[in-house]
Amino acid sequence: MTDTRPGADTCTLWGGALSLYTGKVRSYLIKKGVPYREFYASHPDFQARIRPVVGLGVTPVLETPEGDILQDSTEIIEAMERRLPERHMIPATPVLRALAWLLDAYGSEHLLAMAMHFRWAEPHISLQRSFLQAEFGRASYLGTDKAARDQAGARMVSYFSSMLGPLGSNAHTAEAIETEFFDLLDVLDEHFQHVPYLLGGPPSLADFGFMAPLFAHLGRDPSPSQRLRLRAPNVARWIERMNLAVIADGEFPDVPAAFDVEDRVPPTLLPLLALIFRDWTPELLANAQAFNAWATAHPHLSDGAFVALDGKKRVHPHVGPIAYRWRGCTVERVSAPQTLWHFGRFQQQLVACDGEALDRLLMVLEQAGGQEACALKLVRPIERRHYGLVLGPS
Ligand SMILES: N[C@@H](CCC(=O)N[C@@H](CS)C(=O)NCC(=O)O)C(=O)O
Repeated sequence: MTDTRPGADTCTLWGGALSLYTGKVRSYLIKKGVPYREFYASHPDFQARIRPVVGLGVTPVLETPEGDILQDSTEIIEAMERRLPERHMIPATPVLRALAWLLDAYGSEHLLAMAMHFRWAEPHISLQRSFLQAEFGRASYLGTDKAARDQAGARMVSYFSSMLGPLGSNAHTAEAIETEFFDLLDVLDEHFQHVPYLLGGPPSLADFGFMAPLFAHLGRDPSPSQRLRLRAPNVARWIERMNLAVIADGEFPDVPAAFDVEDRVPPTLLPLLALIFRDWTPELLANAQAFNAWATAHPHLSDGAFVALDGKKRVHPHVGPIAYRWRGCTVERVSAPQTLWHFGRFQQQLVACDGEALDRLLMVLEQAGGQEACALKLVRPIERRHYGLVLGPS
C-alpha cells in the first residue's frame, strides 16, 4: 500500500472532495505553493496514525514534513503562515488584516448552516442523492466495488443528513436561508467583477474562509452549484481561480497581485460587510448569551476544561440551544462556541489596533453596521488547545 506519510517537503492532507473545511485548506496549500498529497480518512493509516493523536474523527488534518499533525482549518493556515513567510496570505496592514479575520470567521462559521441546507434539505437532497452517495462512498470505502461503495455512501448520507436540524434549517427558515444565499451571491458577483479576490489583488485568509462553504457544498453539489453558476458566474470563476496555483488572473491584467500598501478596502467589499453584519449579528449575540450563561453557571470549570455541555472534546461542541429572530423568522438551533472563538480572533485584531488605523477600521465597521457585534463580550476566554475548544483562565 502507498506510504501516506509526508515526504521531505511534501505534506499529507487528510480530507476529501466532499469536505467543507478541506476545501479551505486545499485551496490555501495550492495558492501558497505547498506540495501536498491528499488522502481520505477511510485509509487505515488515518485510524492508525492520526486519530489517536487528534482524538477525533475529523478532517482536514495536515501532516507536515517536520512531523506536526495539525487540525482545525484556521490553525493549519496560521501554523503554515508562521513557517512560510513568503507570499503571505494574511495581510500585514491593520485594516485588511482585521477584515481577513472577520471574513474567515464568517465564511467558516456562519455559512456552515447555509452550506448544509443546500446539501441536505429538500428538494436539494432528492435532486442530488446519487451524487452524495458516491461522494460519501469515496470518503468511507476504499476499493473498486461500486455497489459496496454506494452502500457505504448511503449509510453515511443517512447519518450526516440528520445533522441539518440542529443547525436551524427547517420548513420555517428554508426560504430565508435561500434568500440569504442569493443576496450573498449578488454582492460577491459584483465584487469579483472588479477584483480577483476578496481583499483585492492577492488571495488571503478571507478567501480561504469563504472556500469552506463555497467549494464542496455550494459550488460543487449539483443543486446549489447550478443556481450559483447561473446567478453569479463571477463567483463560479472565483471558485475555479481559488484552486489554481497562479495568483494573478488574466481577467484582471491591471490589478497588482499584492495587498494595497495603503491598507485601502476595495469599495465593492462594503456591501458584503453590511450583509455580513446584518445576517450574522443576531446569531453572534445569541451565541454569546448562551456561552456567558453556561460559563457563569459553571464557575468551578478550570482553565483548559472543554467548552461543551457534556464536558467532552467534540468537533462541533455546543453549550445548549439558542433562538433568535432573523430575516422575519425565529431560528432555533444549537449554539456554536467555535463561532465565538473564531469571531474572537477578529476582535483581537480590533483590540491590537490603535491610532489612525483604529479610526479607519472603526469607520469601515460602523459603515457596515458592525458596532453591536464588535462590542460582544465573553465572561471567560475561549481558546483552542490539543485539537479542542477549551476555557481560558477566568
Ligand atoms: N473547526 C474545524 C471543523 C472541521 C469539520 O467540521 N470537519 C468535518 C468535515 S468538513 C468533520 O470532520 N466532521 C465530523 C464531525 O462533525 O463529527 C476546522 O475548521 O477544521
